[in-house]
Amino acid sequence: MAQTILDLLKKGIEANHADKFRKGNLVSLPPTGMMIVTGDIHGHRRNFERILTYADLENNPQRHLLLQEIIHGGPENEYGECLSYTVLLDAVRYKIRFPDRVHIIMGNHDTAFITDGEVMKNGKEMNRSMCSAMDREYGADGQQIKQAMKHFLFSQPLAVRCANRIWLSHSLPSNRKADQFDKTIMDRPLEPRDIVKPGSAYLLTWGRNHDQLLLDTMAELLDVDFFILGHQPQPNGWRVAGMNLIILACEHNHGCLMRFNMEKTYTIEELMEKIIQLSSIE
Ligand SMILES: [Mn+2]
Repeated sequence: MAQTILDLLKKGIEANHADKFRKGNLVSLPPTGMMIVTGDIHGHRRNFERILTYADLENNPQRHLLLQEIIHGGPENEYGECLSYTVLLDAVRYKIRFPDRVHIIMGNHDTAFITDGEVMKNGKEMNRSMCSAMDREYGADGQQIKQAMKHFLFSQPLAVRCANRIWLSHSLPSNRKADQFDKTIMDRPLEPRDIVKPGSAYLLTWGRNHDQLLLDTMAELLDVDFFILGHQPQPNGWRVAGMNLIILACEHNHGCLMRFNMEKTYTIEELMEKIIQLSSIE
């Protein structure tokens, strides 16, 4: 059992590095095919299943799927401990099946898990909760499996840049931290110091409340036109949060995904029309 999970995570790490569109920490996709973007999943298994049903990568070889922030939230065991790692393991299985078309990018809950940080959600510290559930399920192998999961999360790319100038990442640096963000992090191997304050992967995954100046500055720096992000909670499943920013969320019943053609360029109004309610998917 434990060996199966360890092998799975090892293959997942290999798949993260084998992604043929990945260079450094950025996945750059060519102007072909369709991108399906999702927001934070936070253990919401039903929505995760809907996303996979919708993506149907097996029968649609031109499609790509972006997943992010899969852990922390959703079902609990009988002791009230967080079982979201089971959704992550299923996402890893999907990544292994389609290593060049499933792109799981790093979120701040991932960096918090790797660094044993605290993440509060509804009054509960999620890392402790998830670790307890893993120890309960895996017993003496829990420690080794948690370590392997950290290595998997650390091996994730930071962002996806589509050829039609749309950028996908968990978030962007906050207004006041933008000048500390070093974009060369995209081109070199990630180091542990990058995911803690004030490292650039930390800034990229934890920033919130971006003003238009920040969005325009980042668009120029990263040479893109639009940002599709997760991270900031969206009760309606999505929100236009700037002239060039749409935020998606997949962690509740109003969750949404977005799909767009990577051969085409879009206006923000056209991108809004590409949003799909997960509840509409069987
Ligand atoms: Mn987040």
